[in-house]
Amino acid sequence: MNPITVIIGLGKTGLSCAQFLSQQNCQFTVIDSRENPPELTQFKRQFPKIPIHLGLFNLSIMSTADRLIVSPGVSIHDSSILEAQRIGIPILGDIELFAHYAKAPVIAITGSNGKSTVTLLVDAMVRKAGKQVLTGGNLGVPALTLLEKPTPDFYVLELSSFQLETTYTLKLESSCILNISPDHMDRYSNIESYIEAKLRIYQNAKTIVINKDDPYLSSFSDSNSHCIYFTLNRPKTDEYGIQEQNNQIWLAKGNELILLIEQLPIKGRHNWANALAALALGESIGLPLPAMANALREFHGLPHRCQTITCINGVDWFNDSKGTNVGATLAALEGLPCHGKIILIAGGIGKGADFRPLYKPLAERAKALILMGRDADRIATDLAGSTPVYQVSSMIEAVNTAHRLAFSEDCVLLSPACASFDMFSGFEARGEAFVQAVRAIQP
Ligand code: UMA
Ligand code: ADP
Repeated sequence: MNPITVIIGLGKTGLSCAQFLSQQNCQFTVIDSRENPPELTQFKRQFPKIPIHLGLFNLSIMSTADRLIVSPGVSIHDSSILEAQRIGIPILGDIELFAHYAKAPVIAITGSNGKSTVTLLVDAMVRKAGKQVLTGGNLGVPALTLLEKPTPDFYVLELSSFQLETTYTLKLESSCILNISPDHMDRYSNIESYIEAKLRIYQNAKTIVINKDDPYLSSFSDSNSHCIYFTLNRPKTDEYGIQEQNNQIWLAKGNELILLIEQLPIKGRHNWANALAALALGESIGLPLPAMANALREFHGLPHRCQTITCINGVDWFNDSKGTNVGATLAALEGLPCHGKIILIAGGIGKGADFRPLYKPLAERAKALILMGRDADRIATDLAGSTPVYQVSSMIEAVNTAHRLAFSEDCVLLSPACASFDMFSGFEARGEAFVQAVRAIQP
């Protein structure tokens, strides 16, 4: 008999689970701690007869389940979920369900930053090699929706630490942890438990791609998997890395030169690392180097990631709204091509982060720090003395303040190091508000 499933969470993931289970003729019900979860209307339209329990996690409903499918936004350490687990109810996530049904090799990518960029790079490389690919996961396309389409040659999944926590049997063709820097410290008790969740992507993988430069990851090895390393230094044979020849910088495999850095449209050293990781993942599934190099040449990056918006009176404006943790903002501050000084616009929901790693690059490269959002005071305290701080209450005020402070050759960078939900519906809305405010400036 089919198990009775209780789906926890009615966001994108919850809705995709409901749609998938209904296609499989499984019995299910839904719980969400919110009174008005985002996919409620859509769910009621599609499943008018299925009961929904809103407003709290009701243990008596959960205890009727044969299994719980928990959305990534819900902590599996929530007391009622822990209690359900204690009485023997299996807890899984949408990626585990995907693993039970997927029929093509899967490549998976996690990391604190660069996941979406590398996921889409690998997707582009597979296409360039003339193969069929379906891509999704944390990127925004729930993995289960990929199973509605004909089976491709490969699936490429971006996986978050939250999704990995509830995934047990996914067998991967290859996987990569791009990098580790503290994120989601409001969900994890310490960095070790965050890393532990990320490391789950290396279990059951035929090939694992390892960042040799990352202090948390470089020493990782697994005798059950084939390991491919990448580094921003000179690579050993069989490693991906950077070679310098005649004052030119190349992406390389060992001594084999693959692509001149000038030909890589995505800028900044962090994007060199992303390109190298994608090459290593491509190799692991047998993609030819020329096809991969072509994909790199044509990939112009995603909006809201160190994206150049405009130049006004010699001042360059950059939208890095997807910089939602300290590691991403650090990469932007260090990698931004700027001849003058940087004016950084930051702030929002700090997710329990320590902002002090930004002190040094701000002291060295910034003219001002403009802060807004819920955790502005905390950030101002962590970074006091690094550069002059201005606190504002809207994106328009932030942009106008930056415009007043910036002179020719300076850069204005929106890279908040925070989540956006205190003021915006998401990082896209925050980035669009920034772009609109910049466009409204009269040169
Ligand atoms: N929530 C409740 N009560 C509930 C259920 C959810 O309060 O009962 C809250 C959560 O705390 C969270 C929000 O609702 O703040 C959304 O949670 P969700 O699990 O319903 O989210 P989905 O809409 O299903 O979207 C999720 C991922 N979101 C999260 O992991 C928070 C999306 O990643 C992902 O694109 C989508 O599944 C499809 O796979 C977004 C994200 O922010 C982009 N991810 C984090 C990140 O990248 O840093 C991990
Ligand atoms: P993710 O999906 O992990 O959030 P994205 O590719 O969407 O990653 O990029 C998110 C943010 O991280 C952007 O601000 C981007 O500039 C920055 N970023 C991208 N790649 C890296 C990297 N390898 N190291 C540090 N920061 C990065």
